[in-house]
Parts: sequence; structure tokens; C-alpha cells
Amino acid sequence: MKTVIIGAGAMGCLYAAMLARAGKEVWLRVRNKAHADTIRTRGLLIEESDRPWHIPFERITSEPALLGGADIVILFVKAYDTAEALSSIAGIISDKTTVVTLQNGLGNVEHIRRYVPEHQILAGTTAHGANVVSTGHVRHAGVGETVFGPVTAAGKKRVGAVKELFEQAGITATIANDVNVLLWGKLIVNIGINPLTAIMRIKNGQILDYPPLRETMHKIVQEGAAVAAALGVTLPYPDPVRKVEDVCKATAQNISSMHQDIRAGRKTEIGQINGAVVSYGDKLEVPTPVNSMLANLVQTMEQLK
Ligand code: KPL
Repeated sequence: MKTVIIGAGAMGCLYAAMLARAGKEVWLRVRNKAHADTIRTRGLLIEESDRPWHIPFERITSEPALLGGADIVILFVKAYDTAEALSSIAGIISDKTTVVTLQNGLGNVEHIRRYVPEHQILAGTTAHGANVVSTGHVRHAGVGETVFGPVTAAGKKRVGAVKELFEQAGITATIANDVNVLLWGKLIVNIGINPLTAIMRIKNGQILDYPPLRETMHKIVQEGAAVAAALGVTLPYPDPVRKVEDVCKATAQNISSMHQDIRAGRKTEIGQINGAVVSYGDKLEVPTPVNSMLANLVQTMEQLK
């Protein structure tokens, strides 16, 4: 069973290291040749609360042609790079390949569908907290579940092999029946936490420490929940505001992925997170003024010199 992980950010490196540690054949595909060379030379270093661990990692390349075929492809690139990533690795996908997206944001499945038949696609979320310290060096800030499921009923028979692969590597995995509900459930968490932590440059838990910020988070989440309801999506929890507060507490020490992007001067996933809520809101005539304002602010921050 050969697994190819696309993207060597925090999550890509973490999952690659865990699978390699379990003796699995796992490859990493990165865009940047210098990053590939660094990881091939130094291996992957994972810092955990008790102690760091290291694993040599030579199966990494920036050249898709060197990857050969793949049984499982796991996508961990930023959501705005999904289409490019898929077009670059189209050659390694056959009718046997299962493509798994565990990325943030909306729109990933729609991009993957253009290259891969629906019954070969699994989609889901990861609740692991991880930050990049330097190339191939990751701080594993929090252990969480990986939840995923098939995009269509015909994909059901593919979930078992992926769940087994994860579990053999110590990655706790749960199967979800309704992927749309799952993705919207995670989206609502991301719209409430990511832009506020990126703009204020704070850790996730600090949103709850400042009443005006906490109130703003409530408004963002209520708008998102109204859009989900208008779309006919029943969120996987009864009280969205409470859910986001719980995630703020559970990941209190995390630097959210959007905050990490802003810190590193990278483009963020704001378009696929709060921007996606605004787009659906516009189509469904559900007002989303707070999400829209935050999307504008984060987009401006990406451009600030
Ligand atoms: O998914 C996350 C992210 O940072 O993108 C959360 C859940 C907010 C954890 O940091």
C-alpha cells in the first residue's frame, strides 16, 4: 500500500512522519525543491509535549513524475492550491487510487472532482494541532480525531483501508456518513477562530478572554450557521457558538493556521473559509456583513507591505 501526501506543511509532515514511523510506504510531494532536499537530508522532527522524535525521510520529491503510482493520495495543500496540486499529480492517479482531502475550507472536493471520479474521493477533517517550526520540523500542539467519509455512496468500500492505515499509524480515525455536514461543521469553527486570531495575532484560547472579541466571534458564527441552515445543512452539533467556544478552549494554546500564514507572510485560506460563507450567503440572500468585513481585512493584511 503506497501513500503519497501532497504538501509538506505542518499537517503533511505530521501525517507523513507518523505513517513512516509505523513502517508504511509513504511519499511526500512538495513544490519547492530546496524543501525536498532539506527534508531528505535532515528527516522529519516532531516535537510533542513529552519529547521530540525524529524519523529519517528520503521518499520526498518536487517532481511528480518520480512518484510513480499511488494507492492513497492525501491532500494537505492550502485550499487555494488544490486545483494546481491535482493537475500536477494527475499522472499518479489510476482507478485504484483513493484521494483523501483533510484540508480546511470549502471547494476542495469540487476541484478534485475535475480530475478524479467521485467514488474515489474521501473527504474529512483533522483536529490535530500542528505548527511548522522550520522546514520538516513540526510542533504537534494537540492530538485530535481524523474524521472522514465517502463523497458518494459508491465510495463507501474505500473507507476501510484508509481508516486501517491511519489507525496502524496511531492516527485515531472515525467514519462520517455525511461529508457535507462534516465539512460545514469544521467550516463554522474555522470562520469563528481563524480570522480573529490572524488579525489580533493571538492564540485560539485568547478569543474568549476579551468580551468584544468574543461577541464578534459569536456574530461570525451565527451568520455562518444561518447560511448553513439556508443551504439545508444540519450542523453536527446543536449550539454552534458553544461548539466554537469549546474548540477555543480545547485548542487554547494553538496558533491557528491562518495566524501562522499571516505571521509567515503567506496567502491565507480566507477565500475558502469566511469568503465561502459570504459567497453562499449572497446566493441564498442570507446577510453576512461580519464575515464579509473580516474577509476584507484579512485579504488586506495579505497585501500589506
Ligand atoms: O483548524 C484549525 C486551524 O487552525 O485551521 C483550528 C480548529 C482553528 C485549530 O487551530
